[in-house]
Amino acid sequence: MILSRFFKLDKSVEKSREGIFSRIASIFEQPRPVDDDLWDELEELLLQADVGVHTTDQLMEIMRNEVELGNATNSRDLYRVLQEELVLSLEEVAPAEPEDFLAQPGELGVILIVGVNGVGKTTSIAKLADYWKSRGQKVMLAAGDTFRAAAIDQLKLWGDRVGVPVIAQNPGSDPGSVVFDAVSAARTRGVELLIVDTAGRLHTKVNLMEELRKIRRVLDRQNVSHVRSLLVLDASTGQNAIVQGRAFKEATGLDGLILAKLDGTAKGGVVFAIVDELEIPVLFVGTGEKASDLSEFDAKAFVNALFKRA
Ligand SMILES: Nc1nc2c(ncn2[C@@H]2O[C@H](COP(=O)(O)OP(=O)(O)O)[C@@H](O)[C@H]2O)c(=O)[nH]1
Ligand SMILES: [Mg+2]
Repeated sequence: MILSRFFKLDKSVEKSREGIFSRIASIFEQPRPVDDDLWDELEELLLQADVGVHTTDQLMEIMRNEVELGNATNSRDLYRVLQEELVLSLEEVAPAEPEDFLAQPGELGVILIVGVNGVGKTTSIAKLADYWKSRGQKVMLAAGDTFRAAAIDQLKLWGDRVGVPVIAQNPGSDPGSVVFDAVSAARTRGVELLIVDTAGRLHTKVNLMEELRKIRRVLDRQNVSHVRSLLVLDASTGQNAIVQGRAFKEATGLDGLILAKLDGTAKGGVVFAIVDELEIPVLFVGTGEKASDLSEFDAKAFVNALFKRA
C-alpha cells in the first residue's frame, strides 16, 4: 500500500475531523438556502473550532461577498468557497520548506528550538533529529535548557533513542557555553545540523530574551551564519498559543512553527488563527509521542484532511 505523503497529517486531525469539522461539513452537505440560520451556525462552529474571532470574521465577510457577487448561490458553492479561503488564509504567509532550515552542504546549520515548558519542545527536537537523520543529514543536539536537570536527561535519552549525539553540561551551567561547546564539537565531527534545546520560562521574559540573545552572540562569534529559530506551540492550548507566539516573535524573531499535539485536540481550527495572527508559517505538526510522529505541513492537504468524509 502506498501511503500518501501527508498520511500522518491526515491522522493527526482525526479528532478535529470527527468533531467540529464534521459538523461544519454537515451544514453544507444537504442543499439548503443561504440564509441567516446558515451564517449563524457556521460562525458559531468556526469559533468553537478555535479558528478565532479575527480569522472567523474575515472568512464570513469573504463568503458573504461571494454570495452578493453571485459567485456562490447555494450551500454547496459556499462549502467550496470556505475550503478555498481556508487554504488561502494559510498560504498568505509565505510558506517555509524544511530545506530552508539546512545550511549549504558541508556547512553547519543551527536551529534554535524555542517555546514555553511543556509544549513539546524536547520531543519535537527528537522528531526533527529523526526526520533529518533519515534524510541523510549528520545531526547533533545541544542541551541548552540547563535550568532543569530532568530536561538534560530527557534530551540525552532521546538522543540515544534516535541515534544522534547530545552535547550537554551540568544543570545550571550557562546555555551560551553549552552552545559554544556544541558548535566546536559539531565542526570537529563534520556535523551539518545542530539542534539546540532552550529553556522556556516565559514569565521571566527579560531573562529569556537575554538568554536567547546570548546564544545568538555565541553563534555569531563562532561564525555560524546559518541560524534559524523554530517555535513549538501546543495546539491543544488554543488561543493561548497565540499569546505565547507573540512573545517569542518579539523576543527572538521566528522562522517557522511546529504545532505539537495536533493529534490531541478536536480544535484543529486553531492552526488558522495562529498563522493569521503570528504571520509565521507552520513547518511541521506533531502527530503523537513517538520520534516518528511528525508530519510536514501543507495548507491544501491540511484543509482536505479536516473535511475529508469517510
Ligand atoms: N500526543 C502528543 N503528545 C506530545 C506531542 N509532542 C509532545 N507530546 C507530549 O507532551 C509532553 C511534554 O513534552 P516535552 O517534549 O517534554 O515538552 P517541553 O517541556 O516543551 O520540552 C510529553 O508527555 C510528550 O510526550 C505530540 O505531538 N502529540
Ligand atoms: Mg524540554
